[in-house]
Amino acid sequence: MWEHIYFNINMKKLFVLPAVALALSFAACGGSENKSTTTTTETTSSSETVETETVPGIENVEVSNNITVESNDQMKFDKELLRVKAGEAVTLTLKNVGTLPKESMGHNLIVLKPGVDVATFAGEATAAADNDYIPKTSLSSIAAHTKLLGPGEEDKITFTLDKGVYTFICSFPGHYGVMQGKIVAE
Ligand SMILES: [Cu+2]
Repeated sequence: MWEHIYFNINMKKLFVLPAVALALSFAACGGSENKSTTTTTETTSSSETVETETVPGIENVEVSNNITVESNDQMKFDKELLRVKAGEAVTLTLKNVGTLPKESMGHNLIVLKPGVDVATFAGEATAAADNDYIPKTSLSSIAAHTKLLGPGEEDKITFTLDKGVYTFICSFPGHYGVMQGKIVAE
């Protein structure tokens, strides 16, 4: 009887350990898809893996602390994935290459701190028309931001990020759903 139970426990370990090793090796390669994570959670209920946010496709982006992002009349940023060196100054230039008036198609770029709820922030921003849609009540959620740009305008900002994954948005009302991207600081 006892022997039987002991055998069962050992068998579980035998199955679980290779799965963990496999998952770890995927993680080390910066695993391209979520398959490896799924495997881990299914097979090892006991050991929680420390989850760092993965950003699919970031491995194809070059690290650069000198970035230009364009925004346009199609309500788009031309880049949605940015990769920078943490702890060093980042210079970001936002250009509005559109022709529509600022009142109907203005753009800004706000880098939110990790963990900030984007929808909640965007909601508060909507009420801040008098301040370029930068909500004064949520300044602590902002890592960096440009001003609101009309057609043909640009703004250059400099900021430094700690390691992490940051969401950036345009906070003009109705834009953040499509005008949104990630900055990975590493
Ligand atoms: Cu916009």
